[in-house]
Amino acid sequence: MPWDCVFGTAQAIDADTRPHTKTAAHANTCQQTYEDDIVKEPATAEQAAPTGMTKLPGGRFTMGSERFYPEEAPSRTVEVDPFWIDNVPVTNAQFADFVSATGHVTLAEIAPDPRDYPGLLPEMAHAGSLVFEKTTGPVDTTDISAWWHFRFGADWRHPLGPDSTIEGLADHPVVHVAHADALAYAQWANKDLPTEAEWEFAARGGLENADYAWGDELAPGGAMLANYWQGLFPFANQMLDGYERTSPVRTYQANGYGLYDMIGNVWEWTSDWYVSASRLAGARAAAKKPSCCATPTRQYRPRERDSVDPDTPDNAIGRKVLKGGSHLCAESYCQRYRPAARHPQTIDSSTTHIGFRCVRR
Ligand SMILES: [Ca+2]
Repeated sequence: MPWDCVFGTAQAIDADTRPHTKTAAHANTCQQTYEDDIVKEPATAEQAAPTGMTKLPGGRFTMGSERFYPEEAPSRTVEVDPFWIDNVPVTNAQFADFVSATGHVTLAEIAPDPRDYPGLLPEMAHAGSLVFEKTTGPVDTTDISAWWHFRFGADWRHPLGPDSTIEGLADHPVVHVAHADALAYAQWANKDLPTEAEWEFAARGGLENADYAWGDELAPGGAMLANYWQGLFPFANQMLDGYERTSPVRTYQANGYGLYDMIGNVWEWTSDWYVSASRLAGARAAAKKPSCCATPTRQYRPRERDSVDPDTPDNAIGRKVLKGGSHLCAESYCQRYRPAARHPQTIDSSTTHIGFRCVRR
């Protein structure tokens, strides 16, 4: 549940890195050749040009970074097939069309079943979602409860609580969507959620191994190139980029692929289960061992049970990879406004700073 969220912390998360381990190119004989650093995404099919999407060429690129947080390392060569991706995150207007057409009810609008959450206090068993509220001054930044508050009645139509609305926010990214909500939208639109590798390939905009989606400087010449937090988090937002919370999509310049808001504004769900560096390293090592006359594992894809937070064994809820950072990423706290940045999030979480976009293969 959202109250278990460990989101937005600047702590060095013991995480990896490699959402899909290597492809092992193998011959028909017992001699096998491994391409240790090549990850191949699933084969895809050509599609007609969809509205509001851009066709990306696919190819090999350097995924991850060794210059920031440990969960992004090591840098490795990854290959993705060509795919289409939404030019912008899904907006409130688009999500409203989906809800109107399907009657979909988001997770944040449903009271949690105590049977699914052992230890849940009865007074907390109400529909709601996590809302960010800045503090009045400096706080212990290891305690996220100082700025994250579970608000009954907060949902995508009421982003700050039951008395709030999305009036005037039609072109802002939809928020308070759990992973299943994002996937339901994608399926309705005959699309899918991106893999972590696809998302990062898209965010880099064709720049090889750059720190940011636009180059190697966060704010070149003082230019604000994404919606993030300028100032001291979580109490002093200078809003040099003009926005304290979400911003209309396309407010900032597109990246090299013509995609908007890949960085900042809202974190975006991907389809990949999150795994720790140590676990993934073990899987890779096992996959490398040659096995005569046996077909090696061509691709290790993390499973849901692999993604469960080992520090919260009582909470067996899987975690997916979030990408892109949000309007809450701050140089003073959490520098995850970069293509390589990643964060684990339990799939039932919804907040004021998580949204999504879709792909088509
Ligand atoms: Ca901002």
